[in-house]
Amino acid sequence: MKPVCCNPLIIRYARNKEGNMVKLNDKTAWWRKARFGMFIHWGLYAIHGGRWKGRTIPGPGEWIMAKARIPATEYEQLAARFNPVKFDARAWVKLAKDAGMKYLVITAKHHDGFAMFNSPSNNYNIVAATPWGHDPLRELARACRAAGIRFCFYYSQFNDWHDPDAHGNTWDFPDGTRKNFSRYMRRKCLPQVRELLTQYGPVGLIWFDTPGSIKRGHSLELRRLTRRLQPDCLINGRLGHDLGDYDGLADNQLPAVPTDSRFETAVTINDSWGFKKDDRNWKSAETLITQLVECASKGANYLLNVGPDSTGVIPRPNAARLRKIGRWLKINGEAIYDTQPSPFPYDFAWGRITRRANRLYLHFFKWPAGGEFTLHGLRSRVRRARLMAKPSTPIPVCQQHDRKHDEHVVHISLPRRKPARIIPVVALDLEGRPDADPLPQEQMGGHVMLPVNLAVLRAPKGVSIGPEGTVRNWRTSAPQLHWTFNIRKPGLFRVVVETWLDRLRAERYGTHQVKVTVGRETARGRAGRADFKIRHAGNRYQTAQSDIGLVNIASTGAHTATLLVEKYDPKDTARFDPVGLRLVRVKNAKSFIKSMKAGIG
Ligand code: FHN
Repeated sequence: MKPVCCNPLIIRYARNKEGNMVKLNDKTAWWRKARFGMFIHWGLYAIHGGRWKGRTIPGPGEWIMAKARIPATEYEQLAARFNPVKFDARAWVKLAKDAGMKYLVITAKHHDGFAMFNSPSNNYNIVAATPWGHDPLRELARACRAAGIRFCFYYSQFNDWHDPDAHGNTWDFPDGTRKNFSRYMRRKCLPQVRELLTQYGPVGLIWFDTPGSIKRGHSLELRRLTRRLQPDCLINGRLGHDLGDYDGLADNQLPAVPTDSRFETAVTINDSWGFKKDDRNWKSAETLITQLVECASKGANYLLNVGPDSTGVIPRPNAARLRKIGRWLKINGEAIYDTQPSPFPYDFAWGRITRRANRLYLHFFKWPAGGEFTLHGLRSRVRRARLMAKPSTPIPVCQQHDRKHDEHVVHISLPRRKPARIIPVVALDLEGRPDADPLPQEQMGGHVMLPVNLAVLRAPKGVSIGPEGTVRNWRTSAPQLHWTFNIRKPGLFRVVVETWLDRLRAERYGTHQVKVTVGRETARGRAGRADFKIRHAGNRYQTAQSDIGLVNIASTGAHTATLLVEKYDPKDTARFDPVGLRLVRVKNAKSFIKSMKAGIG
């Protein structure tokens, strides 16, 4: 790669093989290519597995000390019982490898304050305080190196329920005025981070967690120490104060809009990070693959968690799902690793798109009826199409351009029957770089997807569209969203308003009276919490879909839709949080209208 422009004072840039400008020596390059990593939450809490004195404690397994308010002196005694004799670093790393994961992040110290590594600076650690006496991180570092997987640490820098000067333990150390966070930094946090960065060879990244109200100076100290000891070690955004090398979404939050490829989301397979005996709410392998694809299509990394038990074994339901993901990636990995977000700035009802250089990958969540597929708005020429699972069988493609409406369409004749049980992928080779019409098009099945990030927002000061693709601070009926989109022919469309909801705070959201106008047509209805159905409990942010009625669009081509709240639900203490609008063509509109009239009559 040759530098094509450089600023002697700051950073040098070059064009990569896809023609994009990239920073030279960009430390995040390996991580952005990786797309998929293993998260491991392992600690003393695995002994309880979410049960305390015969009761299942609500919340994730690793939070048992806080949720059951276990005194630090009592919790400490778990160390004498921690003897994971079945721990096999190579088996864990092999599982990560079989799953197709490229990096591994393990909890070196979680909020309970117990170090899962040899920590000469603090005796409350796995080598000094357990009968087992091993340093599992040393063994994992070695196994990762041998397998070509980047070894990384998680470290809870702010919460430490064992240290009287750190944050979080209000049951043993209730008097906040006696806490001195700098003392904890000097006594425990900085020495331990130093140990992690000097005892295990090259570290891919350090994953700090829950910055809370940490002061900028403390985050800076951690950043400087990391940079000094391992200049190439990445730092995640939860270090605090925007000092990380990349950003993370909230736990179990999937990206709603394309990101700049420096995002990661951490996800649980059930609802707990640490081992929890009674949590059997496992996501299926297909759901997990769908999430991986969702992340890749938006340029984000997917960090999938496992919670080993106290004997050192990764539970079978975790392992089985990981192996299935690995089998899918063996065939389709090219469509995930080292890819960029979809060139289309909106989602499709049938699936998602990733891209690499001049190739697009179509990931089918739903197989098109009879195998007949169309993609609207792709302006580049398609040279060939093939199924990733059967690369030698060419697939017929035909392309048209309607000059009058400047409408581009690709027809692909796929096999009639879905060729794989889980998410088949079709690769399209293009002539040149992908060029997609940025204006949302009516796609196959009559779907027009209008995400919030493509809208023009008219709103009082303080209301804005966030990078995660939702509207921030929409708390009155003043704001409006306007979208421009294309439809293929006149017709009747259902109007669906999609709102985001934080499942853990669902009760705070309201159901609002909303109005959508397209030309002179109006649809009115209620949108929000009333339509919220949990799709998977592990996903914290989910969408409610509210069908608010019909609009008749009388002409082909570009139109504008406007969304506003007519009556803001006064009970809402969160915010109205639309993620988008979806218009869906009503098939056989004439007979539909006839039957509606008959129903009303
Ligand atoms: O409180 C922790 C939780 O236990 C877990 O470690 C997750 C992983 O992202 N982080 C915190 C909550 O955001």
